[in-house]
Amino acid sequence: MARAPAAYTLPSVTPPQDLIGASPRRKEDHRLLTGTGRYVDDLMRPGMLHMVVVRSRHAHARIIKIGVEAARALPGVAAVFTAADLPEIKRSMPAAYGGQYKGRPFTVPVLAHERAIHVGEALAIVLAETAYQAADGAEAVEVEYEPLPVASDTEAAARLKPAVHDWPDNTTLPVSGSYGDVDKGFAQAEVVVSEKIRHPRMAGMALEGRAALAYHDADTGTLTVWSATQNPYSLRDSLAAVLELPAEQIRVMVPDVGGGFGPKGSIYPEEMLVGAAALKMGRPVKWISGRGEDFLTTGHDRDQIHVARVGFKLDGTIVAVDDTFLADVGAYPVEGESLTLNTVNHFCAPYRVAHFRSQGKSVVTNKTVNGAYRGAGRPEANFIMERLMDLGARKLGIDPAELRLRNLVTPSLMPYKPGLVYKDGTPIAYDPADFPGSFRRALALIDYDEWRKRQKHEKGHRRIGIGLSCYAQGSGLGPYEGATVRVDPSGKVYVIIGVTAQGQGHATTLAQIAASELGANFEDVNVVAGDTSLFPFGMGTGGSRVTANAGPAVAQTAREVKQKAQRVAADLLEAAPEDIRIERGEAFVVGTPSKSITLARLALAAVKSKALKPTPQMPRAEPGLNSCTYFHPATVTWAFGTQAAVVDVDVDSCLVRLLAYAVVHDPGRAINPTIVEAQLQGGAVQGLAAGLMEGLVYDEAGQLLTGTLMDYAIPRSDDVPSIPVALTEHRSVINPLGVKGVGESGAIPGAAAIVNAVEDALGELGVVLREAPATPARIWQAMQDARKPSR
Ligand code: MCN
Repeated sequence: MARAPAAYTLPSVTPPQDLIGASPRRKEDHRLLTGTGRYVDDLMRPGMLHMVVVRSRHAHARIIKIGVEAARALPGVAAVFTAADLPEIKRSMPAAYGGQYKGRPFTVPVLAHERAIHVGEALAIVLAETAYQAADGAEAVEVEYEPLPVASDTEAAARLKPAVHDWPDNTTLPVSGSYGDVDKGFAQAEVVVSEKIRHPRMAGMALEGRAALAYHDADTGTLTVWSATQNPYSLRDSLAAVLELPAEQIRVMVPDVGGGFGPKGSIYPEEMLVGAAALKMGRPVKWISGRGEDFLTTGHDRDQIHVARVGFKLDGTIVAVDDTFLADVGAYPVEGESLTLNTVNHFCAPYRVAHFRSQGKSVVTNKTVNGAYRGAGRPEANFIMERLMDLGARKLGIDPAELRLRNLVTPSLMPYKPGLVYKDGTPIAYDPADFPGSFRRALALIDYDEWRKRQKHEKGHRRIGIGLSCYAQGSGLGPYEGATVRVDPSGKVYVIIGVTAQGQGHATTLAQIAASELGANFEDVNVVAGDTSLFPFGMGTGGSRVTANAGPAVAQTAREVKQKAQRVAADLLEAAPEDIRIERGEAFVVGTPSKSITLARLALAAVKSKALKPTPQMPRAEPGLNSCTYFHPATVTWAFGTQAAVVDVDVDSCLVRLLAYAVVHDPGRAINPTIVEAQLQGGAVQGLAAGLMEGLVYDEAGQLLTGTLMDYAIPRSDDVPSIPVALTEHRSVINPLGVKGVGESGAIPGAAAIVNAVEDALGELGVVLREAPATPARIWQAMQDARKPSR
């Protein structure tokens, strides 16, 4: 494999402007913090009906009969529909955007009719005048089931029947990645660590559950669906396919959304159901998920079991890595290979590894369908590799920080090409970065040496442990995003985009980019998103992709509009366009700023200006200060970071307290450092929770035992110390803004940092934690196992 450093081709980087790298207040905060945000549940339409979904109580059962008469007779109930009553939705849900589901064939029914294959699967809907009447109606629906054998345990399901689908076994979607010669590599190894390790199953747990409202405008024929989705265009196209309507006749609108974290990027039956019901009833229909319903029906993620080994030389050099894994994807493998391929491609991410192999497959079980949760396949890879790094450090007698420093890819090897191909088909090549330098920043930020000293002196029943975890992250997947930029004659600038926010702050960061490129006032820029009728295409919010895709699209479109404004101004001011400067919303001839024209006046003039007439040089010139362009990145950007945790563990009660936590990340170039820091802190809390407390648990019958917030422990503010964040900035070469992704990054390394810290605290007791979260029960069990003579 070629490792010689080749020069990067740097794209012409947008010149730094005062707004890029600044942290103006978020435009969205005043509205959201003063309670004037508008979420789907705030929306009302005259004559609106409320929908409640009747769901399977069994993980696997034949549906013998659905009795609806009692429910139909209840006051306020307008209709009860099963699949038999809505033949149009008997069609399977189409694959989200771009064709068929991959792997072995399966269909996702909008309403299950013959068989239900997970608890919570939709069987019928009740429509009523109030949400309470609809809930009473759903209670009154009588479903007769014939329970069938349940596939609940991942490994057993992979080996045996009962079959979830009509397949020879329950596995699908094999994925793999490799380079070098793994057997040769292990033959050179002087120390090998090998473990079977499981990452827990997780829920995204957005504050706002999923929600949808549909109404049909009989005058225009448009079906409007409001949804808390992360993927409005995919939803529009799925609705069009299921309801057999032209996509142009469907308008998906996304109002404020209270968190998405990935699972809201999937397409679910409920949006199809509100659409079908609104058309059938001729009345608006709203559905709002309850918390318990959200636990059972919004995509789960992680839940991978790996058997992996790492071979080291005695000096700590990694020579080979070998990994096989199973991913429990629940009832329908709707995410295809996208998450498991991420696992393969991020396994060794920041480390130089000469010989590597990873192969995995998806296992279907009678559990909730899978979705992509913040990190999407990367946290699992990180968890396994970083656990093995710590186990290796212990076996080699090398400090875990030192072991990492000896193996991190160095700047002289950049652009490092590990020898793998990303899921967009492009060979992976890392962006400029200084992994060891950034890692050392994290050691300093957590005060690593000081904690190591304290650890030596504290040998009582509370033991201190330090955990480290490094990641490299492919982020900003294409294929494209676009933007329209329009200067209004009022002087306001509208940036219309095809991606929506769930809390990330796009209204602020994209406005910073537009204002900076155009020379407009930041206060005058309005980012408009979440309406498929205003912008034609978008690929959804996910994969930390908006800044790296929509960001450059906004920049280049704003630049085009600026050039048009310069031509109009040049005509009015009798100067050459190249002599026109535009700053803070005013255009003037260089050297005479006193004689200026506002962008507002230019916008009005531009509608009729002869300066914008087509010329042989510009045959496609269009009127107005308006333009639309798309940005297509060649491939993903590669971000890097480290998280460090300090815990103390009570060896009597096995309780873990998180004492300190630190985050270092390289976002390429931070558009808004405050937002970037907050994104990293939020992500870090979700990631560390997987190490400390969160995990979905099913019983043998496929019933979710952790289906309420009393059982599924998400961190509270008093569980988490304040988290300092440091940024290192090495610009990406993939886009002209030089930005790399941030949104998911914080969530990738936390589980490993925590479990490494817990194990480090108990290292002298020989404790090995093979599963997260590190609950007291699990720690106690690991301590018992460590006392046994050998395992
Ligand atoms: N940013 C920046 N400079 C950079 C990179 C990012 O200023 N170099 C800013 C962005 O402009 C944006 C935010 O940081 O405001 C995140 O940007 P990016 O990394 O591009 O991620 P996306 O905007 O594509 O958001 C998606 C990502 C994902 S995949 C999940 S999951 C996630 C996340 O963002 N879900 C979130 N962050 C979330 N934050 C909130 N509050 N709620 C969610 O549901």
